[in-house]
Amino acid sequence: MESKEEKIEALRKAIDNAENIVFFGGAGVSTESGLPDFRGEQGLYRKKYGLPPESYFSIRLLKYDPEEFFKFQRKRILGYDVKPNAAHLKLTEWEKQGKLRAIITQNIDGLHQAAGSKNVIELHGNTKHCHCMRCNKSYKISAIMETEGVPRCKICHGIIKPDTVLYGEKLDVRLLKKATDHIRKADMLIVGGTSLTVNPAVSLVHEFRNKPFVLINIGLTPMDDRADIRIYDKIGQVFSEL
Ligand code: CNA
Repeated sequence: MESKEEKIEALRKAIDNAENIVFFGGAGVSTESGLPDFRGEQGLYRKKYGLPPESYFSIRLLKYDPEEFFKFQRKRILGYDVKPNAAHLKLTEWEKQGKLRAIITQNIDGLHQAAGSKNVIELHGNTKHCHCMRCNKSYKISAIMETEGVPRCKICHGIIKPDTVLYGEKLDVRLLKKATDHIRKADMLIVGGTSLTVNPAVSLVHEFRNKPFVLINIGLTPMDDRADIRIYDKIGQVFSEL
């Protein structure tokens, strides 16, 4: 079995040789910035909040108990103040060098853009903005954070919802297509900080038929067998060694 140093060296070489890297990531990319993930050791799914964890991120809760939905969003999901970590910054560096073509993320925290990355495909939306569910008017997230109870549109009194994709909602097909195109053309796919369990986002990874497929994650994932280089460690830590 290869040592960690040997794997990092193999990764370094692969990155040097690549010209069209695509990164596919998840909540684990931001844990080193201080944001909890869902399914990791310290993840939100390990906490007891009353309802089953997925309910708090569902369109169902927003529809049937909006008070509870917004209470949870304000306390646990929105309005954090964190900074990009070494993983976000390294990806930005590769993009500036012309090596990395796209970041496809399941994250909703906007940290890739905060690090300066440009081509970021946010499959599950983001927590920076929100919109009226009735007339679609856009608002800043302060429309939720600086109000109480169920936030309402100034124009039509519809409910204002964060621009995140909740369980039970469909992903934007244009974004899925864009992400698929990038992955099919890539000459290297780096997957990191994701449990690879949430579809249809994860099905995108199957579109990569090239080599090398790199996986950097603390825990095991359902696609470990497919990876040409597998590193079980913190992604910010690994990237800072490159
Ligand atoms: P997940 O299911 O919580 O999995 C995270 C994975 O990352 C786990 O396998 C962890 O072991 C691993 N992990 C945690 N920290 C690190 C680290 N430092 N380095 C490497 N691996 C690490 O999250 P997924 O992204 O797979 O699931 C998709 C959900 C999570 C999306 O719908 C997101 O919106 C949602 N989410 C996003 C954020 C965010 O935007 N920061 C936070 C929490 C959840």
